[in-house]
Amino acid sequence: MPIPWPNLLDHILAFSPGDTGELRAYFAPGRVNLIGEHTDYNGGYVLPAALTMGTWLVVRPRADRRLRFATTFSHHVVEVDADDVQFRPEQDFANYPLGVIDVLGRRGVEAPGMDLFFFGNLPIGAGLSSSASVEVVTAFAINDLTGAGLDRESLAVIAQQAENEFVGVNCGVMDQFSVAMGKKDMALSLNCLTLAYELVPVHSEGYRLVIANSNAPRKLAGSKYNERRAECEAALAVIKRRFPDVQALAEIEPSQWSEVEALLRTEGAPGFEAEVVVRRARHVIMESHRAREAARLLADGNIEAFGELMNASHRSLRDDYEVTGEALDALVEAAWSAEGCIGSRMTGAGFGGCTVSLVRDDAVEAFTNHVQAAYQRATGRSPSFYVTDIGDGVHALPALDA
Ligand code: NG1
Ligand code: MG
Repeated sequence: MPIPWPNLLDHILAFSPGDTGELRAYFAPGRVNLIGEHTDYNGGYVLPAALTMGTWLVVRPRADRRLRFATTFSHHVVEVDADDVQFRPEQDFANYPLGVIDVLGRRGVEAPGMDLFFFGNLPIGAGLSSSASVEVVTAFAINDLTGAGLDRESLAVIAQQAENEFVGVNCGVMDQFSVAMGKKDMALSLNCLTLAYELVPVHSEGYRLVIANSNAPRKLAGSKYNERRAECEAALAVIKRRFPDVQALAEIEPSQWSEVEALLRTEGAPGFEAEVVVRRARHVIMESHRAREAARLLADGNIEAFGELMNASHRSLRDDYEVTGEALDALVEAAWSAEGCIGSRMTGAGFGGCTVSLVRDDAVEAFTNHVQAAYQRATGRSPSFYVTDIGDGVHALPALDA
């Protein structure tokens, strides 16, 4: 039984006692991005991996056109008509699956009436893609129930579209793609411009990935995220005057940097400080290069060099992109000074949320103790740790016979 809650079936049956169809179960993971941060919406490389933590969805088709949503974390049941799907703030978390239902509908895949019961073990809003996990598991389930025959890539793009257009979060495609396409013990090297990807075995025998949640609020994440996107667009507009074929900032190679830097400094981007735009562009261009390089190092088993790139990524996010903040810097500095830590960086959008560290197997316990104490001294907060395994992307589970 893959579902880790003992009384869960009772909850589900209380919510959906119907006898109109069998209960089907699905799972979508969260993801951790190993390197390549704030590159996805700039058409660059990312290197995420799917987690074994994630979102379970149990769904029962209904004879009528009602859509009913429930979760373990709220007693509130959201209920709407399948022919009247709209964003409504009071629908709360159900806006994510409703967004997917809306986008699928606009693409000609009509969802049946359903009872949908969601539960999961990802920290919410911490940079581990709880939202993409909910979106992708919904898209996968409806595709399965309707026999629509969409492939995983299309499901990822549909889920991203739901987040962009329905929920109103202007994110890149990394999260949905890794949740849909992830594979056990593999990282996903994805070019976010072309969506070309490669699964790279993580040869990390003797090492563990340790995620540390700062438990600090991500207050600025939304507003600063959009500000960074605007700064990057401003940089791209200037660059396009000299390089008209460039569609995305991350297409610029590190070897072109000095020319691009001079261009940005002399021309300036209207409404932005030249120095700021230079730093944002430098981060994106170098980070995308690091993410591509990191995939190669991982495939070669060159863990030490991989760790160095993780550290360089964090420094660039701290100094050039300015999205780390006190809590994440404190966690990473603590990790850097810990015995047995090969590399450490913030992961996700920043301003709170999580860090990811590569730690020698035999040093994990000492590592978490050290980071816990140092972080608490620096910030007065206590972190949570997840010693993670890399799991599979979205999949169906055996039907629950009730
Ligand atoms: P997180 O922090 O997991 O929400 C966000 C974006 C990603 C990507 C990263 C930065 C959302 C939902 N996702 O991730 O697309 O841009 O920041 O690399 O906003
Ligand atoms: Mg999210």
